[in-house]
Amino acid sequence: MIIEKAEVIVTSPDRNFVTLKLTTDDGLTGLGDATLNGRELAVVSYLKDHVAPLLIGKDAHRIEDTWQFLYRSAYWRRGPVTMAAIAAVDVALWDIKAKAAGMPLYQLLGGASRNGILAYGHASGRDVPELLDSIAHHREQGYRAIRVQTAVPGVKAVYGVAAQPQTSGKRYDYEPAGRGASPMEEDWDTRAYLRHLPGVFEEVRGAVGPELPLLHDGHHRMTPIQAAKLGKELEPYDLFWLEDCTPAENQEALRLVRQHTTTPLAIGEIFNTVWDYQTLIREQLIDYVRSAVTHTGGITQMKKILDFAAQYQIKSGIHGPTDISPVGMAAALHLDLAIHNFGIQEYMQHGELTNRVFQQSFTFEDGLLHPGDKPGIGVDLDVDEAGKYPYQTAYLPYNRLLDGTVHDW
Ligand code: EZ4
Ligand code: CO
Repeated sequence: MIIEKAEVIVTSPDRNFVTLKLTTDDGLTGLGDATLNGRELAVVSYLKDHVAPLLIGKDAHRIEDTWQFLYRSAYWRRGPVTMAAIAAVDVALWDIKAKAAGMPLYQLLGGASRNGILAYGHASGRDVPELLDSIAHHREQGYRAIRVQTAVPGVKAVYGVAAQPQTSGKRYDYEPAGRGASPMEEDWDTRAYLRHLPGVFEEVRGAVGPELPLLHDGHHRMTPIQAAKLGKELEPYDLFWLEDCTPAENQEALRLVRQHTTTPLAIGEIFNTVWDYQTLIREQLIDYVRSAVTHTGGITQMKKILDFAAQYQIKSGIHGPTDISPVGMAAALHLDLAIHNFGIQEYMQHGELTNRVFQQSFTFEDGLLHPGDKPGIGVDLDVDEAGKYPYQTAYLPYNRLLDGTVHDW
């Protein structure tokens, strides 16, 4: 099983996706997602110019060795571009190995530890009635856990809040990356947010009752003491988790937050390796690991992080926004099904054009995802369809405070 071909496919059906396709001399193909929202072409170059030539002629079965080779031989290790590129190779090789074995990937990871994968969807509203409609719409679709994001009075555009009402029949389509030559500027006021949010959760919890798991994403915007205050104030509403309450690069910040609140904490969607979690896991400062398979070195590195986390009763909460392609989602689902310390899986739904490019065998029924039982990861890419949607420049937005200071977005 020698790697004969390594192609990088860029397509922009509803948004930009980067996919690595490996082909072996026995004619097996494997796919890996390498999409890094807003910086896609950096990973394309990393793969095309620096990785693909090194893969040709290598044994496709040697996944661990290839991972270590790519990680260590670059010398310049870690970082989102490098780790997304390595992830794409890793997932493509797992796809090939599972196809060679004639099994869905989760069987190679130890087999199913559960029947289905609890997923959470994204509800949002510009006011409470719109938010309650959005929650009701998600429950109609089967979601058994829901992330709640709300607009803040006085702030024009807030992360996670769709500009259109989320009425029945329409899929949730909040997509932060805007196509265009430069990033959109948004405004932010942390004090206004902190004043507003607990009241919204009071109303939502009152309306949905005690059972439904509710989540919230702070998107890196608070200082440690602000996050501690929010965590404490949200305790009566029994959150499943508070995500990214402080900027993710400072692991020590979570120590302070943890001292003040029992609201469960989740972090890690911008992390790339186990090293980003070292303090957080060892000191039990978080409850959920938020990394994406796509941005964290693939199945091989994620399995190591989650096994480390398991020793401390820390669970998975794998990142699954629409900027993770169906290939990256499928890889996550195989891991979710196999590991013991599964927590929850984020699941925004891809748009119609994306689903035409990527044929998927994973399912979503009664709020539970399943990767399906096709050999490999279970996703095919229609190259002709992909070719209809050329890359379009797109950027994530960024934030300024009322006085013009750039703030974490
Ligand atoms: O903003 O993936 O929990 N989910 C998130 C995402 C991120 C995007 C950035 O590309 O925070 O919506
Ligand atoms: Co997030």
